Amino acid sequence: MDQLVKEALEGEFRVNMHDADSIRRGLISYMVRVVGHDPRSAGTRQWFMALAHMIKGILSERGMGTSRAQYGQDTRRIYYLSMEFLTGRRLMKHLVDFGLTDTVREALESLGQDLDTVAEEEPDPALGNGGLGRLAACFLDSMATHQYPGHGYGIRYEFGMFSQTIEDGQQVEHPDNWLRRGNPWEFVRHSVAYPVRFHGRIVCFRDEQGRERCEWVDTQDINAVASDLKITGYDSPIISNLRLWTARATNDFDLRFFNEGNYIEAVKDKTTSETLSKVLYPMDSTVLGQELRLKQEYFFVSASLQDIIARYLRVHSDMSTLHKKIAIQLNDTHPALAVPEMMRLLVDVHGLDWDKAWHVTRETFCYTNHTLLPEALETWPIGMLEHVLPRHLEIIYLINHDHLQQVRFRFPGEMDVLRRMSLVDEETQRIRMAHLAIVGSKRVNGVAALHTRLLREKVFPEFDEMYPGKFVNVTNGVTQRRWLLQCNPELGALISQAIGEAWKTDLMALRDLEPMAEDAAFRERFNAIKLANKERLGAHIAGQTGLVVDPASMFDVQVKRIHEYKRQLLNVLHVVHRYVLLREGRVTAPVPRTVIIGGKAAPGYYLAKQIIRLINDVALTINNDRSVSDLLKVVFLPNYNVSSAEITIPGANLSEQISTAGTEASGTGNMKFALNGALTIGTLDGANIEIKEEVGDDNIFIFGLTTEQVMETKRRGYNPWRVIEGNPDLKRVVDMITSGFFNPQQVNRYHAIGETLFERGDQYMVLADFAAYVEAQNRVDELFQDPDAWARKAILNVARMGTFSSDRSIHTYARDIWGVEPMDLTATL
Ligand code: 4GP
Repeated sequence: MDQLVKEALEGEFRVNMHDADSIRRGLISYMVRVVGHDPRSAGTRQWFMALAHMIKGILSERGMGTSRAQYGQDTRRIYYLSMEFLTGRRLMKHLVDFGLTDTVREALESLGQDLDTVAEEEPDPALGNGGLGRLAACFLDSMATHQYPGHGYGIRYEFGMFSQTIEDGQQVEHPDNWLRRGNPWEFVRHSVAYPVRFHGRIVCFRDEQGRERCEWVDTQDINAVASDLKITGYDSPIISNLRLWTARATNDFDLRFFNEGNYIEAVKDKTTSETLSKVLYPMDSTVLGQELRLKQEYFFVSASLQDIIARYLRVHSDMSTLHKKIAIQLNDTHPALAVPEMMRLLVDVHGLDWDKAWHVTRETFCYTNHTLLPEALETWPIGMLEHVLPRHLEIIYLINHDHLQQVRFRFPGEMDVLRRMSLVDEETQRIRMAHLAIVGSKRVNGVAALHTRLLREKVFPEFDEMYPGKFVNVTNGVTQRRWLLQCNPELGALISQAIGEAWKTDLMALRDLEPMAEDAAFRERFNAIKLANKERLGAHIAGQTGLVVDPASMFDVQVKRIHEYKRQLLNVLHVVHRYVLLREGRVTAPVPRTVIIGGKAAPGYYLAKQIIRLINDVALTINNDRSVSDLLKVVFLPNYNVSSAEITIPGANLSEQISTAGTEASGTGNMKFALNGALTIGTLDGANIEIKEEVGDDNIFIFGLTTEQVMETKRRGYNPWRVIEGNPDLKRVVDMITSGFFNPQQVNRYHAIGETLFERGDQYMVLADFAAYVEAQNRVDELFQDPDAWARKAILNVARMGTFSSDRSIHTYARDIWGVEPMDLTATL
């Protein structure tokens, strides 16, 4: 090592990334010059930092090239505004994208380090709750890979999604201090900072031309400071940017207090303003309505729009043509304040007249809806908006005034329609953010065919009627780079060997894999890879929970946020039912199963937390019952996140996608599992329907009520008591849970679960779908006993996942929503 260090430090600083020896020298030199550590005593953490900084150098170089080329070509840019980005760890992603994994592995080996161990040093940036945030990350990847000029904007939360432990069977939340040891990937841009204003009052006056102008004065300002993360695409010459904002107290703000000599107050206020980017709200598909959240939303929207406009003004001067050069996608309604903020900037700051500004705004924004749950449609109290953003409330009223004129014209005399379509809910005195986003956008999209249909027919029917063609569907997708190539490299290699590499950027190429389902040697290799992935998952489970599971058993997996509509409870009912049958010897040819459930519950969501506790109680009983121990195991996998998904998904045989029909907007886990060769057991909900159409009825286990049947059953008066009376097995299972069989020390622990199933009418039809679910699970068992038949279907699932790539989603957005073409920068860079 002494010699190596000497040589490396004497050598040239520039690293040839395709030469392991040069990388090794580079690593040593980064270790000394950037990390500031002696390579002779460096540990894995330091090697991670050295490697990350080395890669960061390439990111920066290439990023500058992309930026120059984009300005040069003056292409229309796409800005993706999202409160959440669940990017996953960066290191392996960049290595895969640059094709450097093997050389870097070799270089590290020569330094006595193992790449996988080094990569484990990176914290998983959990800047999102679930589906919506992960989708945003897949989209950035696809845009970069296919050379679309796309950039993301979000918040640099100091504390991301909480980390979850299970103590005494219950979820315990811990702060996720992911920046504790620094973040080597970010470029902090202290000079890119914008003031974001709050509170204050409005002063209106007539300008020299006699036009009414309004000014927002006496505001309390907070600075938004940019940090950039570079987004690489697979084998792509371009690097995109994800700009995350941090809240910093403005000087003025501090000074006022400081002058009064009240140092503590000054510091306190500084801290208060900086709480804006402190923590991600841990809620998924539910809205809290707290002022801090409203401020977070406005904070990142305002900073992002100021930045977007500043960038535009570097090369243009006419604000009335802004929409020709930019498209802004609103990831759900969280950034919907961008609509009145854009109006404020155009009218109050840049002096456009209202109609022109409105035209620009509506041509710029597009809005994606991600959920059908009524409780998740965001609304804000008028009083709160008036207090926090008085100018925006006025602008919303003006927008509403024009909007209601048009509604009256389109639906004359229909007062009910007028009331329903208004941006203001008069009854609750709240502003409906989805309505604001719809009115202020050029296109609105749902995220799966069924979801878009339900949006058009059930949630916003009058809007759909009034704006024909505004509502479009773009079914979600996932990036095959992270969700196959990176997380399941062995399967990726097997596929490439069989059909070539095209699938990495064109997933439809997987179709060529279909004939391999009939190839016995291929099936054998496919099965061996699955087994190895199950062993890896088994080791992960043992590490996390201490439980030893058998990789030969069927791995039956449900990982996602814990929510009543996703029906983890239905899964548990089936597990208990299976347990009863096994104990009573009522199964003739039992198939050993390991049921794995993971996911976080919103900290304030009592029932979801009860469901976690129930899973753990049931697991404890079953896993300790020797009479079933070879046949049934139940695992609650704590702290489910992107990194653990990367281990869990490749190791699954069965993918549980069992939401009540008409509740899951799309799902994306369903796509990842099938892509990694799991078979799906699922309802006709969200994208499951399209998955079924692609893989064929014989290659998926569909069960349960359809959306229409759910509605019809409810319309006719659904009675959960009647279901249970007609099904003694189900009654037994529910009785065991509600009477304390799994928790004799506190027999009424699951009282609330009983209540939701009966007194509250089983809103999510858990009992109604139970029998059909059990029947489908029996079909699963039967097939699993024929490994060859199972493998054939699993291979066909992989082969038919082509359409579920986020590349396809992005091409559709580009064509149907943004009207942009990929750039070809290959020659330029
Ligand atoms: C999720 C939906 O629940 C899920 O069905 C969908 O696949 C995903 O968005 C991406 O479109 N919604 C959220 C949320 O994550 O916070 O509303």
